[in-house]
Amino acid sequence: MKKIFIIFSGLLISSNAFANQPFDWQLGFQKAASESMRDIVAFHNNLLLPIIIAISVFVLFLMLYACIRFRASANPNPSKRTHNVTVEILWTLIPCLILIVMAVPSFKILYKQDTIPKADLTIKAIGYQWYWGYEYPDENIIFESYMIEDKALKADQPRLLAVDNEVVVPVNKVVKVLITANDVLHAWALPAFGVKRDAVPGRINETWFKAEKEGTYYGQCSELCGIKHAFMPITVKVVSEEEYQDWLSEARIKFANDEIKNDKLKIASR
Ligand SMILES: [Cu+2]
Repeated sequence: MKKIFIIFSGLLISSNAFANQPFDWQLGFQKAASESMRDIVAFHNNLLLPIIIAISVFVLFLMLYACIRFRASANPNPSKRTHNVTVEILWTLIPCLILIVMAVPSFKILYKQDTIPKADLTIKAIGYQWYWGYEYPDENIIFESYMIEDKALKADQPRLLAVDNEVVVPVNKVVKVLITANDVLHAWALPAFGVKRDAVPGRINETWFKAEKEGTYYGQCSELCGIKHAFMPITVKVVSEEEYQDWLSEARIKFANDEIKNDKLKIASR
């Protein structure tokens, strides 16, 4: 009993303490940190869950009713009926209507996510077997982001989620993310922002997010990409505008992208 109490109190407390990453005994979504994710959570909690619960309760009721009302002792001569037009029309129409009721708000959310507002900054995420590469095309920044091995983890770093070089973005700014891959299919996913896009070699997918709260957010590659698929996490650090500018001035030197510079020179000299 005590153990159950600890688990449940842990559920309530830890959901606040670790809002940006999965936690032990988690049920449901991570806490939303963007409007997109709030839309998704509201859609799930306010529409999908009630529908799922209502259907489950209704089917359970039908099963119990049939078990009791038509049991052999109460109903020794079972009906031989095989068709009932009214019932057949109803059990086709009602699920259709339920699907339409679900589809309308779902499309609304999808289209809203698909329309990228004017971006304040653009980052490019490139999936490799098995790590992520990032570029800030407007800042001439390029770096690679590897998972930190268990033995090198610091106290505040979650296992299998922390990386050596984090993506840093300013809070409350529209970040456009260009996503591609170098070898096989990967997917760039960040649950707290409601973002998940396939990374396809030879093709650039786009998505966006506007993080509403500072903090460190964790995601993972979400397309089975090979033996180390589970070991190419995504870490995004959301910071204030000043901190972002500080990081930029450092990163412009530390992660300067000579390759692009050379390519640009090559193109210019043609
Ligand atoms: Cu991958």
